[in-house]
Amino acid sequence: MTKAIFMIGAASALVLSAPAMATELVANGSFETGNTSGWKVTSTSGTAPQVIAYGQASGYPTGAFGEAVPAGTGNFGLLFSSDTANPDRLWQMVNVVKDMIYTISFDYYVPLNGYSNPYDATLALFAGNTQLGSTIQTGSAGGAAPQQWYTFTTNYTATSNGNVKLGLQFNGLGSTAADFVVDNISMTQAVPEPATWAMMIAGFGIAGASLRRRKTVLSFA
Ligand SMILES: [Ca+2]
Ligand SMILES: [Ca+2]
Repeated sequence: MTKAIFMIGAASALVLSAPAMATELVANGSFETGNTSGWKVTSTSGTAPQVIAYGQASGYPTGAFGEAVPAGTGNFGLLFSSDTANPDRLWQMVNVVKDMIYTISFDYYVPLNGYSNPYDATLALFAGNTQLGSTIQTGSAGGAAPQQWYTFTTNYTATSNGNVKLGLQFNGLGSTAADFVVDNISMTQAVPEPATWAMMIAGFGIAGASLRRRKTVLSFA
């Protein structure tokens, strides 16, 4: 009994010492600086991704070609709009620890005006040269529908210590192609949810109880 109480106490102490919020590793993932500060842009299309203002009927590069995009978060997001098959990349270096698991997520939106173009566009998430999760595609074949926000979330296990290049790659699949707006790019170390902690505490209790039962049996033998 004493042992079980001690284990529950120890687990509770871990819960109390766990940080309330995971540290954000991405700089300016919400683009609320109004520009791409913190990011590198590698554009081979001739139409580089631009930070646009939400809710504005202004043209590129201030807005989305006259279409008022509703906010993902805040006042600004990033618009990929190239109309060639040459990729555009947005990336920054993030510092990771080998074997640690990270949760990476971002929000994306397909404006209606670019959606009316004859070709689809794709968006893919990379850590280093490794693609994480599935490629996102616009269009009717099960792809992202226009004028709604979606959230993409995936986990990433770091393969080495130090900096890794975290980035999004946009491809227009022809001339002219659909567009993507992205916002809230985030990478945090995955921490157990409160429910997981509760299960771990219960697990400690069960382990303690079975230990006691075994000991009891042994003392009778
Ligand atoms: Ca934003
Ligand atoms: Ca386009």
